[in-house]
Amino acid sequence: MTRRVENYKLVFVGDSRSGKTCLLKKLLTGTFCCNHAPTDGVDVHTYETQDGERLVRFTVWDTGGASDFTGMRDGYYLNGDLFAFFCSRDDTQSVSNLSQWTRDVRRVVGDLCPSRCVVVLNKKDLGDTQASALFASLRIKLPVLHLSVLEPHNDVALFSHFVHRTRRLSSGQ
Ligand SMILES: Nc1nc2c(ncn2[C@@H]2O[C@H](COP(=O)(O)OP(=O)(O)O)[C@@H](O)[C@H]2O)c(=O)[nH]1
Ligand SMILES: [Mg+2]
Repeated sequence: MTRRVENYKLVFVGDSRSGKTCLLKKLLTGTFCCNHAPTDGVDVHTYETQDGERLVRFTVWDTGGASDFTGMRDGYYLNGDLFAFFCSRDDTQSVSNLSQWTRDVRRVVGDLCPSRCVVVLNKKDLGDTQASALFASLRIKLPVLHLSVLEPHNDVALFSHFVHRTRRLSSGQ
């Protein structure tokens, strides 16, 4: 059925403890693991999914979120096709840092195209919080997903979003 394979480098960016690694592990293993060490540097994993005649292969760069915005990360962002910016409902700082993360990536890859980026507000299971109120007050110009890694299919939802978006990219629209 596969007629063509498409490869995308997808970079997970955002503050530490916003759920980047949990989401990826849930997707790859099917289980939510609540206790693991902070990501050191970057972990790279592959996830493939069939979309009609396309086999969409994501190489996911799950970056550590240690709070420096120095040029150390440039190599992770370089040649990134897609970016997911994470923040979470239990951490106001992770929301206020969003603009800095987007600026950091923009400095390396140029303007952020809304088809290639998404902002994830994670931990929807926690309901309304100070961080979600702050998030609601922001004027975010990129698509937004409200997710909880604890809830079924939310990990897949992020990738479905990009599968859908890359349909347009691959047809040149
Ligand atoms: N309540 C809740 N906790 C979450 C969720 N996703 C991740 N966590 C917790 O957030 C913490 C940090 O997750 P982790 O994936 O290591 O964050 P990372 O530093 O962004 O990779 C862990 O203790 C997880 O158990 C979620 O959707 N809901
Ligand atoms: Mg991590």
